[in-house]
Formats: sequence, C-alpha cells, structure tokens
Amino acid sequence: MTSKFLSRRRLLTAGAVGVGALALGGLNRFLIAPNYLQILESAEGLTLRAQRAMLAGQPLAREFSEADLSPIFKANGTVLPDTAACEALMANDFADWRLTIDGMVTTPASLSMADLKRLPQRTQITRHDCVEGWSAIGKWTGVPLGPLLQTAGLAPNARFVVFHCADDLGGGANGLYYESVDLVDAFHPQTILAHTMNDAPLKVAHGAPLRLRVERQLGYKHAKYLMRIEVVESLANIGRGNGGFWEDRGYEWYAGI
Ligand SMILES: Nc1nc2c(c(=O)[nH]1)N[C@H]1C(S)=C(S)[C@@H](COP(=O)(O)O)O[C@H]1N2
Ligand SMILES: [Mo]
Repeated sequence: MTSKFLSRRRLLTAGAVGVGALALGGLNRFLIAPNYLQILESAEGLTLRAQRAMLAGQPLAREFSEADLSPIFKANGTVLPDTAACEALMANDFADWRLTIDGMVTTPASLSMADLKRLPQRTQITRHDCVEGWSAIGKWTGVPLGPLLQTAGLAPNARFVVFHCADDLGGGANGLYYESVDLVDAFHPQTILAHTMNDAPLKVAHGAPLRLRVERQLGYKHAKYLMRIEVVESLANIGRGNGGFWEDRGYEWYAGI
C-alpha cells in the first residue's frame, strides 16, 4: 500500500512545479523561486531574509464561517501510523505523548497535552488545499507556534523550524514524515499546533494528538502526528536535506497558495 501511494505521488511530482506556478502570483512567485532554499542559506540570503522579515505584518489566509465548514474533510497521506512507538501511544489514547522542543533554543522543553492546553489558544476556520487537487474547509483550535518558540528562546542563528512526525511512510532510511518552515511562517498568527478539529479532539486520521496548521501553504506542509519541533540553522542535515518528506521527493519547499 505504501509503495503504491509513493508511486502515485511520484507521478504528481512531475506536475508540482506547474501547480505552484498556477497557484502563485506577485510576491509569492518570487518567494517560490526554485533556488529559494539555497538563496536563504547563502550570504545573499541576508537580504532576502531581511525582506521577508519586513513583511512580518503579512496578510492572513482567508477565514470562513461555521456555515462554510465542509461536511466531509478527507484524511490524506498517513491515516493510521503503524510504527511500534505510535501503536504504544495510541494504546492509551496518547496519555504518554509529549512534544519535544529542542535544537537552537535556550530552553528546550517537553510538553504534555495538558501543558499545551494551558497556553493561550487560537481557533480559525480555513481552507485546506492539497496538491492532489482537493480542498476542504475545517475549524482548527490550537497553540500559536510563535509564542511557544519565544518561550523556548531562539538562538541568534536560528533560521528554520523542523516538525518531526511519528509516521513512517517506508521507502527505506529516512521514511519518517517531516516538514519545515522559516521563522516568518513560524511566527505568522495563523500558524498553530492544532489538537482540536471541528470542536472535537483531533482524530488519528487527521494527525492526533497534534498537527501543524500553516495556513498560507499547501496541505503537505501541515505536518500531522507531531513528536518533536527542532529549531535549526540549516536544513541540510535533516532527512535528505530539502526541508520535508515530499520536498525530498521533488515538491517545492515554499508551497504558497
Ligand atoms: N505526518 C504526516 N503529515 C502529513 C501527511 C502525512 O502523510 N504524514 N500528509 C500531508 C498531506 S499531503 C495532506 S493533504 C495533509 C492531509 O491532512 P488531513 O489528513 O487532515 O486531510 O496532511 C499532510 N501532513
Ligand atoms: Mo496533500
């Protein structure tokens, strides 16, 4: 099943650049330049990073009303993680689950769901767009990522936030799903770690117990089954070095909508 899924995605990869080009206009077109990641990691990136930072008061993704909620929200990619570690966590309804925050932070943390729910929360109704061509509107509640990172304290050279997931999509070494965003998206007010979907605890199919919502980017950026958030200076040594599971297989790193 996994390999069938992978090959279907491989076919889609061929069209991924076209999807990006179609979906983007104006400034985003510049941000999605194929060598964006390399530029960010070079000296030239200093200017680009400064420009991105100046855009910090960036537009929000459109928010919808309760009446717009999709009656059915498709679950996609992994819908039931099958690693032994995941099965153990699911066996007692994630009571032993904790979220690790580490890497280039001054105060690494290990947070339980109760810890996360004690923090300020945000709810938003947004449209999820999958690169495969379907969309759905859902209501998400969770912890804004920015304040969480601020509490952990970013080191001066911190540049990317990596989301390590629990599910293994197979295909040999480095089959664990992961994603990453830059600090501008990490601190965007609609970037949240969601534990609640449509007013109910997140279902396993949708990434229980915690998943990322990064509303201005395509579906594959919204990492499910979060285990660890790692702050890094470079993405080069994570996975195969392209910033995400699907990015390592040809997708754009900046998947702006
Ligand atoms: N850990 C993990 N996160 C993931 C995926 C996955 O397979 N594993 N699939 C991605 C893709 S392609 C999409 S469209 C969304 C689907 O989220 P949903 O199941 O809530 O619809 O999750 C994204 N995040
Ligand atoms: Mo997707």
